[in-house]
Amino acid sequence: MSDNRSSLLEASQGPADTESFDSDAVRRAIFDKLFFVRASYPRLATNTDYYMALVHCVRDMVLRRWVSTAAAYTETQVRTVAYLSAEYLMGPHLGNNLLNLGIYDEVRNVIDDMGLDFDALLAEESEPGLGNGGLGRLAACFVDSLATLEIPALAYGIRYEFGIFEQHIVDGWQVERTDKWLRFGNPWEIARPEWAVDIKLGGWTEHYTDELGRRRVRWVPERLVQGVPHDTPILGYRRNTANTLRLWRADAPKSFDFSVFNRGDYYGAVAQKVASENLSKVLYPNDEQEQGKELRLQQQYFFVSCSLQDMLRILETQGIPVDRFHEKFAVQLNDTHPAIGVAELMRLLVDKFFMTWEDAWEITRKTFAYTNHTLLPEALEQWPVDLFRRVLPRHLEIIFEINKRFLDELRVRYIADDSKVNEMSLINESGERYVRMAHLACVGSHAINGVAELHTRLLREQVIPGFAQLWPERLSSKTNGVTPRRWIALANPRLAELMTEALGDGWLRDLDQLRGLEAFAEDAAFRDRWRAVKQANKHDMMTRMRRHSAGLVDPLSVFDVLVKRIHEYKRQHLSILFVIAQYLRMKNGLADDLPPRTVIYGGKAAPGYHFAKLIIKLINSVGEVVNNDPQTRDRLRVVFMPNFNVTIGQQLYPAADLSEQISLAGKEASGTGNMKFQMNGALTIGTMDGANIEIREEVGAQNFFDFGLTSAAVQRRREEGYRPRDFYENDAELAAVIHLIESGLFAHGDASLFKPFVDQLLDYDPYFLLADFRSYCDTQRHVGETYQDTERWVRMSILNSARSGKFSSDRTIAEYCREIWDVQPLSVDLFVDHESLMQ
Ligand code: F58
Repeated sequence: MSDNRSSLLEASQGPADTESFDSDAVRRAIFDKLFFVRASYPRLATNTDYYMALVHCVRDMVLRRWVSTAAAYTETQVRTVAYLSAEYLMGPHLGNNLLNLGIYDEVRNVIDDMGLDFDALLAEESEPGLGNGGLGRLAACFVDSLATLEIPALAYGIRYEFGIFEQHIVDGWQVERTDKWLRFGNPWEIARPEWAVDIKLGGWTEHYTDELGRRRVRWVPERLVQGVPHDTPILGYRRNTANTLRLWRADAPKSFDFSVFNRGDYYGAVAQKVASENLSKVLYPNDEQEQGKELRLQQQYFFVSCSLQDMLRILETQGIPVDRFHEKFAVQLNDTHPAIGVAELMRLLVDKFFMTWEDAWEITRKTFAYTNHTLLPEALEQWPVDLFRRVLPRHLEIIFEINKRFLDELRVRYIADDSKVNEMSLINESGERYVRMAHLACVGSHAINGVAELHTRLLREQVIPGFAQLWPERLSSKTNGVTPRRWIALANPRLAELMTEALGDGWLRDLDQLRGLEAFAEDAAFRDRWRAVKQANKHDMMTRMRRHSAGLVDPLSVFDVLVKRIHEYKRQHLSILFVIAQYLRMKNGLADDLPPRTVIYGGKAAPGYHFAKLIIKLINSVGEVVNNDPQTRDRLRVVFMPNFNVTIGQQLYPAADLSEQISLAGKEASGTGNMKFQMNGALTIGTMDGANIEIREEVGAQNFFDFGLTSAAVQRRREEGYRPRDFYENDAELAAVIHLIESGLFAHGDASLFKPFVDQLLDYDPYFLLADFRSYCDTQRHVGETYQDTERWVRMSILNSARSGKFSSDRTIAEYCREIWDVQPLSVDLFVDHESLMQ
């Protein structure tokens, strides 16, 4: 065996247990990769070269586990979770894989010893931003937990060529630039063209009777597109399990473009190819009106059909008959984006496998489960019937048939109650006709869940009351969680080390063990160390922020952080109203007793969401005034961190003292950033919304700063008739804040810039900012006072982390496994060498 191959093999056989880590073998392997993969050598090599060399070494180690896992799954024919999600916001892989292999520190040392900058190599990875925000990041946390819990799972999605846009701030405004995450290639993925599948689109259907006298339907498509799977291994934490994230890239089908080509239409064939590739070209930013977006529906159908056909292929490979589909696969619909899967599986079973409708329907229902992520009525997906027919003519027929049978059941149950039928129909017939995707997901699933307790209750009472009454046993709550591997161990190594020193290293796999920290909250020496960790993290953050924002931020100030997508319901503008109020107080000599504060914002606005973009502009404009005023700049700073993403989140959560979770109660389904802050020892100022309620329940009311109207109170106010102007007229401080914005101070004298903003607040205020303003300001001041008492604050901080065990995605996934999927873990034996694969 050549030197190259032997050193690679040595290195790849190492870890999982750190004792067998061989630094020399890893170093040699890195040099080998530099040579054989990058065609480079140390004198020429750039950081990109070294990053790639290191990735290929790590990849070899992961591959061994991946192939072993695939073999174990194939041999045992295990029941498997198929997670269908249009988005995965994975964040960079390298650090996470090193952590999960258990060799993070060891490899860091090897790189240091080579005279290279480890952090700089990690920073070379452009993160795959294949998601908008919470929903996509939840999917990423879930796949981490599935692998760590050794659950056989396949995660299916779309390999967007352009992920979420890059946000730049120019003159205070958001400017979007396309994300080119694939520019330098993606070393983590392996394409599997041999498993490509064809997808039909458009055209018409033909009904006929076959030779056996059975009624059949043939779908004659207008065009075909090919889906090519691109697989990325997802390694469990210190496990041999490496599951697969299978993302589909759209391409032209070979047979199809040949047929055009043969007719001599070469350019037509090329045009077809380009049109096909468009399907996986770009991730749709949320909050855009998507109803008319044909490409979006095509994208959804594309990845869902590819995935279901892939499952059928696996079934065939394993010799499992198709009528046992639901025994092999538990398919989870991450929101309604993959809900077309219900109609697609029916089509495949009935039209392709000639099953009876009744049998196919039973299998379909037993296969799917659906997670809802939103309470906003405008975010519930609906597709115009005409558009639907144009793209998926056969599926529309199937949906009509499902609906006909479903409504007949309802008519029997609710005799003479047409309102029930209209309310629950899969077709919205109130004006132009729409297909309601949430209803399709509900009827086609055996389980439906919300993502927090309050969210599930509101779903039951307000969003799908009919379904909740009809099938109460199907609806349950599965409170979200986040992975402590990425969000504590990787993001906050200092804190992780302190936790491990206090508790041993079991907490990272069993986050409830953090409860053990409660005892340390009373230990003054431990509190000092806890505080020192936070200070060091803040210091790091300060250094980074210096690059983005004018002037120096004081690491002794309260780091008050609000990072998430920019949306009116999330109320970033409520926070900025408080900043302005504080500014005014300082100018008037009224705020001397409060500690200095650095308010840090981050988040992207959908490109077409003008009001959200105006909020970003306002934040930056207020920052410009406050940060440059010598009277206030030492006590109040406003920073907008551009391009908030997973990487920046990993830096910010550990540095936060205060986490702002201030959505209008009843609007945020769960929130997951709230959990990341809590784990990292930030205290929360929050409304009684989403999972905030459960966080407060866990940490205790005295360790949580709650404020604002409850969802019930909001509803009452709305029914009584809400008049925001009343608050403006009765609160002098609020009025002064509004007047200052109106004056044009934050717009270099241009009083028109923020006029839409002020007008909306005074006359309409759909998100009740003015109603919650007083309570928010008072609570923020209470936060300031509490922070002055350092010992008390640190104690509260420790208790917050100690009580975050519930919010590990391991707990969430264990609940899904038990209560929805009925799947068991399978532990994977590692192949000793490649030879054993050949037998
Ligand atoms: C989020 N939804 C919820 N949707 O807003 C948040 O409360 C929850 O914690 C999270 O899901 C996880 O359950 C969300 O992020 C989207 O981004 C959609 C993407 C596709 C277009 C419509 C919005």
